[in-house]
Amino acid sequence: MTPEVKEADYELLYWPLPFRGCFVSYLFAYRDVPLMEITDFDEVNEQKARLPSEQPIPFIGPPTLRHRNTGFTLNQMPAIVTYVSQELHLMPEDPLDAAIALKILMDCNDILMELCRYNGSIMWEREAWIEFRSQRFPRWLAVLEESVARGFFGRERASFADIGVYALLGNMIRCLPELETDIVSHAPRTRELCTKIGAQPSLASFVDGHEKRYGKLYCGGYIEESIRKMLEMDLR
Ligand SMILES: N[C@@H](CCC(=O)N[C@@H](CS)C(=O)NCC(=O)O)C(=O)O
Repeated sequence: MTPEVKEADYELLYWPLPFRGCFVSYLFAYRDVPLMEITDFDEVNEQKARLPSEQPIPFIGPPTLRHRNTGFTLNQMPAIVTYVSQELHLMPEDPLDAAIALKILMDCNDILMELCRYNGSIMWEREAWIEFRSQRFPRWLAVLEESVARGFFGRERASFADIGVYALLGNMIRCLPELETDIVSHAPRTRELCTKIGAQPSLASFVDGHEKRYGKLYCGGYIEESIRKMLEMDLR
């Protein structure tokens, strides 16, 4: 008898790379719940370029998530994550814990913005990169490390904050392995937690699929080239 293949209730529209979209897709993968990923570049571009009045939800940048039966659509990664976390049982029950989990997720989103210089609006220059890698990035990592020490994430029952930290650092280490030493030095417990989350079988196999499809592609475009150039120069 063929095993029953469950249809996905939701579709995620995002560029053909994991980057910010994986904050959403990893939640589904962690719970082994199907998700349809729409990653065709032209399709994403077409939806993004529509007039706000003609978009299912007015938005500037993906990811967007759409419920396939009702058409309900949402953008802004933290809004999507908190919405689906109710259904996926990844939302902390206590409202204070939920607020703190959202704070962690938004810290992760800020780190992405800083690393990719507001979606590549400017490229890295040497001086700014050195400041980032020696000051800002360690400080962000220390913020995450203090947060795990305070139990904001890394508790026995995983929440969307744990998956968010893994989406940030797990994907960063996978694609930009040069940064792993920074993470291990400044956030060792957080790094250990990422290893634990990433070992969850359905998530691990989903990440393997991304690796096969996209290799080490990180944020794409000129800004990825710029980050890689800085990392290479750091080695000299
Ligand atoms: N605050 C938004 C940021 C969305 C965003 O910047 N998306 C990027 C891809 S990661 C994009 O394609 N932006 C296109 C643009 O800003 O024009 C979120 O968290 O979802």
